Amino acid sequence: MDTDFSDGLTRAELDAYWMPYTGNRAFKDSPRMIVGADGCYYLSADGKRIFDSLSGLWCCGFGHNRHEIATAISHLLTTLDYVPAFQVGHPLAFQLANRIVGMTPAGLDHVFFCNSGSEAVETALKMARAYWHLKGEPSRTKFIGRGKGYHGVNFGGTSVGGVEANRKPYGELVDTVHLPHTLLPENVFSRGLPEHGVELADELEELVAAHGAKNIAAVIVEPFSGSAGVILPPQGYLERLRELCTKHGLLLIFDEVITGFGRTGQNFAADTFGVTPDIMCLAKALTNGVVPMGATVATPEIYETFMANGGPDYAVEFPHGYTYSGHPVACAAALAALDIFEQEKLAARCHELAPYFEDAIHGLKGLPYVADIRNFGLAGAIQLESYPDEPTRRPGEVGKACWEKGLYVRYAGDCLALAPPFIAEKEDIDFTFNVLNDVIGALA
Ligand code: PXG
Repeated sequence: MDTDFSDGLTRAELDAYWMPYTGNRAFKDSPRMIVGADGCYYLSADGKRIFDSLSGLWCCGFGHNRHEIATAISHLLTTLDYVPAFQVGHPLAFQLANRIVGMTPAGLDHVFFCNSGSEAVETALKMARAYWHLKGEPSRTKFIGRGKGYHGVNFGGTSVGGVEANRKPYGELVDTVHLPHTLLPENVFSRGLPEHGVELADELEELVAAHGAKNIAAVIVEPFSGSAGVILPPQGYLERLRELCTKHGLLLIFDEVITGFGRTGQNFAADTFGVTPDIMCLAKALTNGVVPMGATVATPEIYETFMANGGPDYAVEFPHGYTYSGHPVACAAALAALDIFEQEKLAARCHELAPYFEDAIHGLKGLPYVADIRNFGLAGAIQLESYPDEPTRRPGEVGKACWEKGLYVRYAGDCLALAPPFIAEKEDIDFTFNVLNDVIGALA
């Protein structure tokens, strides 16, 4: 790994960059700079090799610095660096859309491109509302999210999200109500899908009764909540949610920004859990995190509704889109990433490694302050007992101590989250949990 960048920045120079979702003061007092990446490892500015236990931010599951992706991108950079997203096209975007449609569950056949998970969600929400408008039911404007859900940071995604800290500073943005989250005390230390709580899906009946199906556009959930600490759906819960959405004519949106492309051991959580939504949101691993890209995939019923009712044949059917929708460089990155994903059978590899990961993460049970451990596929969270009134402090302390020992582990809320690259070896998993065992075991 080469260190091309200098970390010789002064403290004063750190303030120009207002870092996202970061304690800026804490970071800038004690910066953790990364200057290189390769495979499953980062290189820190002070020369340490650091295992990447979250695949970046859940996005680099196929490993860092894949030369196949670099080659594909670099070809585009010198042959087709940009094409307007509107009124003209380029073949790679159509190829990629077909590629995605070939991978998603049957019945999800039309792909709208954007540049992030947040935009994939915003696109899905606008698509849902416009769909009902075209169907002659313009009163269907309300959304149903779920407690502890995370759907990115734009206005709609912030509203349907259910992590209180992410919503509170902004007030009411979009008309939304929430299903209860599925984190139940009787399910602590469950391996995989928890046993209790299928009835929580029935709360949808209550919300429909209270607000009226004719006022609701869609229900949006992550198949499992990633950001809030790998909160899994109880057995039978997603099936029930699907049933109730169909019964009341509500669109069901799966936000698969984290769960998509292998994380659950199959292409999508929709495959793993056997439940097909009407709209699916994708991003992150679509390009292996190399170039920003998102996608919103819809059913023929939705697409055809726009085509059939979108006005005269020269008209724009869906007044929505981004300057960089289907950017050629992003498309090239995605096509190369999906080649790697399929050729190396990375979903199957995730499935094979998952039981080893499950045993390893549950091996931490009994250590000081470990309140819960949850896992599915190659995703897991360790929930730590809080300091009084300081839920986020202890995970941060653990995360920083792990960094010193060569492990990047994500801390968020009262949890540590893990989502190792699919190309990780058992030794990497052993290393991860040995470090966590040492650090958590040493907590006073
Ligand atoms: N939906 C889901 C389910 C996500 O997890 C987004 C939408 C938004 O994606 P963008 O690309 O706009 O960030 C996300 C993002 C974490 C973490 O540590 C998770 C995300 C982003 C950053 C950190 O859990 N998820």
